[in-house]
Amino acid sequence: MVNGLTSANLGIPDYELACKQHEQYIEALKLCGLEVEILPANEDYPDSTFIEDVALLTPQCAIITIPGVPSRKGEVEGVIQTIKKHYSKIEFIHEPGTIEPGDIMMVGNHYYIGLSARTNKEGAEQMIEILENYNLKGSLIELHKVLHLKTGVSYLEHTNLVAAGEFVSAETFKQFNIIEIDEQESYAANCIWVNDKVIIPKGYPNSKYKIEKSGYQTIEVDVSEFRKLDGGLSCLSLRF
Ligand code: CIR
Repeated sequence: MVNGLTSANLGIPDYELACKQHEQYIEALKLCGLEVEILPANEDYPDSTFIEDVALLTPQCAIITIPGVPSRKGEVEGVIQTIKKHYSKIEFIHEPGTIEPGDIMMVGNHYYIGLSARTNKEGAEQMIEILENYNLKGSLIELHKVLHLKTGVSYLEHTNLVAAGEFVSAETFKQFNIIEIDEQESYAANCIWVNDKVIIPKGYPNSKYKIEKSGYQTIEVDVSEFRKLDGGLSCLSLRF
């Protein structure tokens, strides 16, 4: 993973520390009551630890994606067999569509899809068509400053939405209770709701305070080494 893609300018990740942080992440998921299946490292693909981007797992079906950068497209092959163990209905995105589920936020049966440098219109439209075949819905949102939609926004259920930067006052999200993340803590906007606990990155005290004030128990996990590769808590697992 030390060779992963990055625009963060935070230096090269410390591999040993990243492994420790990854173990703590797994512990946090277990603390929230999840069973965790750990896939072996795929040494050919440094960004494959960000497994969120290769599939969208809905209650009804799994949708295998096509990541939006050449160096990540081959990651998909390595996870299909594992996904097939859990899903009988598997759908696929086709070229020229590309889509990374870092750009997809699930709110009940509605999926918000960010159009980004990684997710193109073809990919997003194919995704919506598949979702509609399963009685699910999707809508598009243009991104301007972030890598992925969930870099800046996370849904915590109960109509609570954590949002930073361009999403704080976005018209698309005006029906939600916005938990606003300060600019200097914007990395904490990528957090994950799991069984009514919220896993947040360690080191963002204002965000922790605001999320707890909204009624959640939080679990902090230090993911500093993954931040160096533009990745966060949601990217490191496929949760279903
Ligand atoms: C990349 O640039 O693709 C990785 N270094 C980071 C991917 C983060 N994934 C995510 O937000 N879902």
